Amino acid sequence: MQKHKSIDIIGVPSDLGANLRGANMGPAALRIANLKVKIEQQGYTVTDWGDLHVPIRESLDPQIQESKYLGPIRNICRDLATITEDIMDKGAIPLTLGGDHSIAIGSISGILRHFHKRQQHLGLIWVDAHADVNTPTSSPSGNIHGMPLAVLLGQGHAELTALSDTPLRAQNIALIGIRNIDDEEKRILRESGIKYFTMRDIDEKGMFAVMREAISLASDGTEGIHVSFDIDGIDPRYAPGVSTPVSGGLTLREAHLCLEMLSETQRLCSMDFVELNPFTDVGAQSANVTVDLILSALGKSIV
Ligand SMILES: [Mn+2]
Repeated sequence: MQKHKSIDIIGVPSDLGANLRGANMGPAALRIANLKVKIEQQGYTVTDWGDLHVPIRESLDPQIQESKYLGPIRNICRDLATITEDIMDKGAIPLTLGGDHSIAIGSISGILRHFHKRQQHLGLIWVDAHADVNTPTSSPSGNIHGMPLAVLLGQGHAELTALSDTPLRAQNIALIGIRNIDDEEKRILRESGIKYFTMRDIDEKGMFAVMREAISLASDGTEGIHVSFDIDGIDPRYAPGVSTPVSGGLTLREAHLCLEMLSETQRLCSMDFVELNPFTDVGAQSANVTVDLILSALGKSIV
């Protein structure tokens, strides 16, 4: 990370990928929690690009609701991909603030395009309670925030897979903290080639060993690592402000260790922090936790 000292923030205030509303307020909560100043205090130059335009749910016609907002989500992800690609091209680190997890289709597609132009590959660490590898046929709900990882592997809605010119390589992906997977999604995950570390794996091996393995496979033959961090990966005791809480998640220290170890690789090139839902938060607890986690990813150490 030391080679990049510029962080570019993009807010994506969209909850169109989820049933439960409120993740659209995530970027505002993180800014109010003083994110920019706290990153600057770590020695970075920070540019905030503001929020991407996201249509208001009530302004959209019922047909679009029935499509689970596929058209608007495609437009948001298309715009976001252009921005993250530009930020990578100029040598800064894009920090995308969600928004529900569907926006990772946009942020990561742009980063994939950046590396594809250079004939380089991207490693991915995806922290989440869910696997997010549903397809339109496997998903019980049809909500697009349960599909982004499948899209990035080239599966699902063609409007979304078209946003990147090359899919991610499954062998460079590690999924961490999963504990709630739909029935059909389990099969997709097992057959995907993705390395997944369930909460049980973390219980047995410990986060330190899990992250060593995850970093090793995300680094193998890649030029950089992206972390897509879903706040629901953390146990709701520590971060209640999410749209789809699942108990039995990462402790606060496990989450910090994960990001501290990623920072120490100096290979983190880009990141998303998604699914913070201020509407279900207790005070500003989860917003403050998210800011602290971002600082760990950017190299903040205890001593
Ligand atoms: Mn997710």
